[in-house]
Amino acid sequence: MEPKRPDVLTITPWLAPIVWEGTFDMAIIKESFKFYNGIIATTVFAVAKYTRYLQDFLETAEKHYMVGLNVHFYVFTDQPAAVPNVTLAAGRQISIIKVPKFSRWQEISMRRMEFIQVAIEERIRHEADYLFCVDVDMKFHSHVGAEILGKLVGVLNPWLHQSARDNFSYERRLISKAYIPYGQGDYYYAGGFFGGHVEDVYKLVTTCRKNLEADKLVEVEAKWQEESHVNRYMLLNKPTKVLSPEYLWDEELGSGGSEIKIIRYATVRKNMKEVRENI
Ligand code: 48C
Repeated sequence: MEPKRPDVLTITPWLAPIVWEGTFDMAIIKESFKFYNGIIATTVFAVAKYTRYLQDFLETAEKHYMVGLNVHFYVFTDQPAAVPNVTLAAGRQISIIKVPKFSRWQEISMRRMEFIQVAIEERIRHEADYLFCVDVDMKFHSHVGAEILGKLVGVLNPWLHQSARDNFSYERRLISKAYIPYGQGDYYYAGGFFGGHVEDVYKLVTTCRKNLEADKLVEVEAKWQEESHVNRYMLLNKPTKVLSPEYLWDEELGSGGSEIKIIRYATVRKNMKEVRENI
């Protein structure tokens, strides 16, 4: 049988699948999860001006994200009243968790690890099997489903998925806990979408939180904030499944090369200066 995607890498050196269109059969996956009624928790932060993305995020998630499965969205925001009333299908629910707004957008982004850790301790580990942590300034454009479920799941950052390893934007300063030297590294993972079994995600967020706080103590902020720390973590704790850039696209990249057959979840174009506080 011909490999369906001879044009891309579909397995990692440590034998984790890399999920591209054409590497899985949606009908077979759907069938195999027909009786699965576990909960897939999904955290999303909408702080300060980013609350404006919630409506489209939630509405497109209802159309494309884990359709037919039980999803518990945890929306972390400083403005609970700004969370739109989106009708959810059966088996899907939203919980709002109030978090403070920080003055720098980098701080808002980095502190997600801490807030996710607490949510896992207080709620998520008592109810869900899986947890995915995603960015909010995004829209779903097509199917994202049970094919992404696994023990620890990373997503290839669309900007660097064809770059040579030494061109990855890893943190290169030895003083940071996110440090990855030249000559090391597997892939460049995105900070805007990761997940897996709740307890595996718990280890990731607690480790990243600890390392972010250690960096702060020596007044260092990694090159791409928590994304740098996720990359360090996944170098040492290899993901058991890797998602292609179909699963986290940036429309600044246009429609991508021939290897991009479908865009499933993508950033919303925005004026970063306007939407991010205190750039
Ligand atoms: O909710 C906010 N508010 C902010 O002012 C800055 C970031 N964030 C959260 O952090 C959003 O959930 C963003 O999606 C995430 C950081 N990711 C981004 O800003 C782009 N997706 C890279």
